Amino acid sequence: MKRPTILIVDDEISNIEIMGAVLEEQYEICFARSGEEALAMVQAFSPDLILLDIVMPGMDGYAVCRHLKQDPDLSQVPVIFTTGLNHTDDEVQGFAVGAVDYVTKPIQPIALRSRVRNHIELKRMRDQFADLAMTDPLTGLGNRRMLEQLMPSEIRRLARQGEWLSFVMIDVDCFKQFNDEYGHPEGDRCLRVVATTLVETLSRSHDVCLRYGGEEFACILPETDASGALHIAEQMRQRIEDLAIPNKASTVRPLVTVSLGIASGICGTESTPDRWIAAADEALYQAKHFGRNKVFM
Ligand code: GH3
Ligand code: MG
Ligand code: MG
Ligand code: MG
Repeated sequence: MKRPTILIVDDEISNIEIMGAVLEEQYEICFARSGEEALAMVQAFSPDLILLDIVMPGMDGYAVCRHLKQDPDLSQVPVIFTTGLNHTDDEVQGFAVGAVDYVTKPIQPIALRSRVRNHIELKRMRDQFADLAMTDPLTGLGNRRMLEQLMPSEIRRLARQGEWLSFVMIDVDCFKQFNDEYGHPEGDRCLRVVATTLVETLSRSHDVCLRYGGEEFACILPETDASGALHIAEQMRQRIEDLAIPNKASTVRPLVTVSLGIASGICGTESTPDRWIAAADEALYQAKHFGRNKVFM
């Protein structure tokens, strides 16, 4: 397992040395000598935990912590203040800006190591819970919670760049008949194969395929224009058909097929996840209405 990384932020090099010495056996250590430097470093790689001095020339530790907590990508990194300020008011302020712990100098090295271990472990468990909560157990894909988490930040990112986004909704055709005919366990197996096939059609690292619910899937395709999305969706449709999984009661043809609806556009600041989902859903409705096993935009 990869060793967790700890960022030590302190304007006094001797403090960094003392803390580094007790932690370097178990952790990767990196350090920053100012708040500004610390913020630049956490952007480049997100550490598993930060030990943060408060009194520093320039930006103080409270300000650094506030910055971190406002950044959705960094707000979950635990911060422990390590400081000479030992008034209760300072400590209360430390927790108010979002720290998980507050340790006063002079540092008790062994106690610091115990606190760090606890907070790293708690963070690991939180991450595990978050992963579980956002993963669909049947297919291993992200679930609707994951979609709700990903879409807003992806839209913000693409809107800043004035970039294209395509969003695809995919629904298995006549799947109720499939379950009725072959049974629920076979239906589950079919959904797994469909999921794998959809994922294998995606090639870019930023493309994401999720299980939206039931027999519905969704794909987020950043930086993909309408013709790119049409190409991918058509490939998906064809590949599922080519699996040639029997569904003899289907009204389309006696195979498992999917219908796909695409929403494509240049992201604007006014776009919301709901609008993208509604637009793709509307196109999917058309695909169903006009015979299924089709792609509509
Ligand atoms: P349409 O072509 O209009 O999409 O028809 P459909 O039968 O696919 O749609 P409908 O919404 O009527 O039925 C969806 C079916 O998908 C019903 C439900 O039992 C099945 N389903 C949803 N989730 C699961 C699952 O996790 N496992 C299995 N086996 N079946 C599921
Ligand atoms: Mg200091
Ligand atoms: Mg459905
Ligand atoms: Mg269906």
